[in-house]
Amino acid sequence: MRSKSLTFPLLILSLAAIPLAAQTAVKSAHGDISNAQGTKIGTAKFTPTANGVKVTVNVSQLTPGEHGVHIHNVGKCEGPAFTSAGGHFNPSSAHHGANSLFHDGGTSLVIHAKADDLKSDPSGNSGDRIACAVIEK
Ligand SMILES: [Cu+2]
Repeated sequence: MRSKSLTFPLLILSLAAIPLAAQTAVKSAHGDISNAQGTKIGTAKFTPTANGVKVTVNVSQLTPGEHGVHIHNVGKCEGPAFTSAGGHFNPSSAHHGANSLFHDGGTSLVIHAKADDLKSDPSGNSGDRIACAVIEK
């Protein structure tokens, strides 16, 4: 399930929707977004709402255009490729009630070089990982 919930002047973000059940586990969360060189270029904020979790991303120094943004399954942002962030966060396939941004190993928010095509699941074909934030309480 995806929702295209955020629009910015330079960005159209698509996020794997975080199910309602995550609400109880997530009070609020945040992360500093770093680019491949390790420079901080923005912040991400997660706020619970009645319909799920609202994600606010403030980021600069990206190339103009659309970028895919996902929650990835590991809370580790090691540049320049950010493969450390693992695959996409997919709570419905998680075991042990790990239906939380703060499951073992944590999660991260990853910004990709290209727009998510909103078709190819789960990759979205959005290209290289260009920025990353470890999600923290
Ligand atoms: Cu991704």
